[in-house]
Amino acid sequence: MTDLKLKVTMDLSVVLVVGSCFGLLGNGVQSDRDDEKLQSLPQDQPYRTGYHFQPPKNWMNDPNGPMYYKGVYHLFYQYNPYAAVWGNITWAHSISYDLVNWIHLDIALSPDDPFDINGCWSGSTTFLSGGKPIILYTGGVTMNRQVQNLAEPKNLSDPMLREWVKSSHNPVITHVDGMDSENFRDPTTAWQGPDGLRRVLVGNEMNSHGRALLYRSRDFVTWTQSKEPVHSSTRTGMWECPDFYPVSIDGKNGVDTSSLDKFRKHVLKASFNSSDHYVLGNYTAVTDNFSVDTDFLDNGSDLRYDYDNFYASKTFFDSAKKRRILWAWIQESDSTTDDVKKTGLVYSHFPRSILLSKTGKQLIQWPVEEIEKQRTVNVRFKNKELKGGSVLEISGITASQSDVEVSFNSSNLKEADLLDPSWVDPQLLCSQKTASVGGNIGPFGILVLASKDLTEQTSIFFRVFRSNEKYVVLMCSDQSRSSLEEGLKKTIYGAFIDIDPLNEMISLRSLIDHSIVESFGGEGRACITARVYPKLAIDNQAYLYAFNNSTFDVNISTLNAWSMKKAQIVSFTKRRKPHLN
Ligand code: DQQ
Repeated sequence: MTDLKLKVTMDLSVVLVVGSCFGLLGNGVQSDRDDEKLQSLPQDQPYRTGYHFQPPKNWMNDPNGPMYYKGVYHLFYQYNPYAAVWGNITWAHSISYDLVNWIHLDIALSPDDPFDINGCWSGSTTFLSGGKPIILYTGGVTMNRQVQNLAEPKNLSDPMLREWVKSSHNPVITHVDGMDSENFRDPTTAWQGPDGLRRVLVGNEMNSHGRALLYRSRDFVTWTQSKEPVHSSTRTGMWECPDFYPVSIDGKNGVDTSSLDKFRKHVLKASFNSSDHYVLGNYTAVTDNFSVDTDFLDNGSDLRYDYDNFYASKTFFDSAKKRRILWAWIQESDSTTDDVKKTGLVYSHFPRSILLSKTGKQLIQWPVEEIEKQRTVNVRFKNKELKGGSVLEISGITASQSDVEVSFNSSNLKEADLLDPSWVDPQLLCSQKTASVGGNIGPFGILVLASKDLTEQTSIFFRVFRSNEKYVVLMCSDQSRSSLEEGLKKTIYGAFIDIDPLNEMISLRSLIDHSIVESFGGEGRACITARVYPKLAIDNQAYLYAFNNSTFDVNISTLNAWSMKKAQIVSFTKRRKPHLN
């Protein structure tokens, strides 16, 4: 173990030991400062997650500036230290060794200067030559305008980077005449072109349409705007939190943001319409030209990271494991008043590694491998026939906090229903053909966070259709029966998924964590995250089932399910006593 690693490990152990001494194991949240209203959380909160990242208390939104520095993963995020609603936005800071267990540190950036007085909004980190990390973030200023600012670590030899100092040059990027300065935010990680200049994108709106402005700089302080945005679209509104990065065509490893490798494509992601949409294309570094393969919201192509609750994401290149990791924000899906009553907390997705698919037409995502060390009790079986109209309980694990992998196949594919050519909207199709609407091959899948009597259930399922001698697979996440509570958002989501059921299994993995269900269809080709609040199916009253509501039988080729350990999330701040959350 290197000295550095030893030092950080020791720091972590100190925190854990001190945390235990304070008797704060379990779900205890210590209310130890004079925060305003809404800060204290019910201790018996059934919706609090076990292994997803969560802030100490109060409100969080976008993940910001994730990075790997000197053996430590850093995550910053939009955070309100005073209340469980958006406001007073700071950059909170947490670190981890393994992307599972976390230590909350002191807030890195607070809105206390004229150039960020209305909030330290989203942004990114970049490594400058010599490996020094630097933050470029949006400052909310007076008159609802936004500017871009820099901050640097105070002590580079501290792998925790506990203190950050804002630049005396701030603001370093401001709007020019004619630009919408109220929608001018969320700078990307910078990349370096062959001319040595750094480039960043900033989200902006022009005539109510989204665009990504390009800026170049030699010293990271003086920035010049390029005449043309790197991309824009008249089909969308404002682009929040753009992200721009290369992906390798061989699909095995992630690549650094500045990579100019020949065998790459570029991804441009923009957050709009409550979703994270992306396009793939070819970026020429010499001219800064980006030509897209298919555009945002093109007919027949609506590429999204996730088809439900997933917003304002950000990726980073993990140089330790040569992978690109994706973080995003999971919102509550209820009214603000109820959100506050329920948890006063929002969460981040479990980090996903992200790669280009073999077809080169889409990205694939998969929970980072570190999650597997949270697995405990295992239930597994192979080759079990699921008769049409049957439900099978998967018992033996903690269904409310689990990781489930299952794959299906059917020997009756030729019986699949015909796909009507007018069925082009997968979400609409899932809403019309819910889990209770039988078809020939599908719906089949799993029922999660279900009550024993099945009155509550969140179903994640597939249907197979025939279309022009080919098969089309639909993946749905049906929350319409997820809770007996009235008035919750119980939308049904769906996506067509690029699986050929003649030649491969129809596979599903779901991370189930009390009120979050992250589902990955076809080994990560389509992802859907549900946020649900069951009344009955909580803790040990939550059950897991496989089901087949088709006319024809399907076969469970393999099923592997695990109970999951709780992640350790502790606070280690100057102002507060260390404690486990
Ligand atoms: N959240 C930030 C903005 C960003 C938005 C403010 C996206 O910078 O555009 O908290 O959720």
